Amino acid sequence: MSESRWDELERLLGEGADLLTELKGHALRVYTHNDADGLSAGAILAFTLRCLEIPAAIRVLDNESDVLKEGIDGPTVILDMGSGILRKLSADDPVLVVDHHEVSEEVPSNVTLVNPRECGFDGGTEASASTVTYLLCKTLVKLERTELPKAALVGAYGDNQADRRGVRGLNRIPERDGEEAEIVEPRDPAYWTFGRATMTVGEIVETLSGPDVRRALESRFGELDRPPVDIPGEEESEIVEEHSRLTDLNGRMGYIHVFRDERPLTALKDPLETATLLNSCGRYGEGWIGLLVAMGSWDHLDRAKRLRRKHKAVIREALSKLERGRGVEERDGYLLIDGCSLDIPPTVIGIVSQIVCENEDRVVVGVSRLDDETVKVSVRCPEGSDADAGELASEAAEKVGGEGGGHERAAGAEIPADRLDEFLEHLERLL
Ligand SMILES: [Mn+2]
Repeated sequence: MSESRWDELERLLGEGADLLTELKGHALRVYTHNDADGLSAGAILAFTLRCLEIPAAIRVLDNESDVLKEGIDGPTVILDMGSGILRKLSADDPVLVVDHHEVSEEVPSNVTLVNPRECGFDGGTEASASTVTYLLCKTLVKLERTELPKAALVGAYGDNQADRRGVRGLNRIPERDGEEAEIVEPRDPAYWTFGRATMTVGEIVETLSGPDVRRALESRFGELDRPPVDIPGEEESEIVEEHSRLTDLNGRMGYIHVFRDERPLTALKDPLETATLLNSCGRYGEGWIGLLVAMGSWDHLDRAKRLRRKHKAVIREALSKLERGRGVEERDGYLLIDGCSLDIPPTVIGIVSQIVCENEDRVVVGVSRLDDETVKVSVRCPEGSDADAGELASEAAEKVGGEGGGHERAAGAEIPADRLDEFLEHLERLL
């Protein structure tokens, strides 16, 4: 009889944990990705290594190719990256890859790969890198008694693995740990929208359904002048239920998490806003601040907030350029956002493509100039689409001498700038 996927996962986690245990007494190098998932995974591993008294230097990198630029020099752990470049990680030193992206290559003998896709879990929807790191580290340290179930969930939210029905698969494990420790509160129904920590309930209602509905709800519940994360869950559910009786909430209600306990910044009570905060640090070259925030160290919170303001302003500016009707082109089977001519920076082309994909319910390809020779491409596929963003990005990129990969719904590539048209032709053929 074949092993169940859970047995297989346990074996894989065991292999990863054994390697970390063997590395006691060595100094490690850790590479992690600069997005919310990578930074959360980095925080979980950093905490664990400290408990195990394994010294480590952590570097936050933009992408897989930066791992190769940094090189393998001594025992190395790679988080939220690596599955697409396994062959190139072949070296004399042991390398532990903890990842959830698509695996495209054979695993060299010096590499231990902990990727739930290897045992039949869907890395795109059921397991963020933060969750995989959490499960691995939990076999060594009692993480369920720490703040880190929250960090695992933040990574899942950051990678779009939480939807209106909550989280799935392996992501349920940190969720359950957080609930048991009473630091994570699930709410259903709740407002399923961005701004749960920065907007009041009244403002959210007004944005969704207009001032009349807000007045109607306030006449029953009193002034709705606090953000959802600051009112009790039962109260929010009552408001949401009444709201949905008055008018269609258009999918803006669902299952969501609130982080409990004293937090120095309201945004940190909301997983989605926490993810944005971390992303803002990572996108502007200050991932280490995001890493500290994810670990629950608040010393650099002001700097993180400044970076978030900057990030939001850049996104707003890009979206306003698109609203003016320039730059979104109707192509055969997808929408193209030409960030090169619109001057949309590579730091936000992914999130902008994501927003357009959700609003238009279409496959979106966003391009942005990385440097003189290279173009960054973001591919986003809507929920329920047959297209696989990860396959599109990696196959089309390979045809033009670039590199790409990712998940079913979100992927990216870096390609030679002068071969962009060719890349898009390949992509159209694949769609
Ligand atoms: Mn990830």
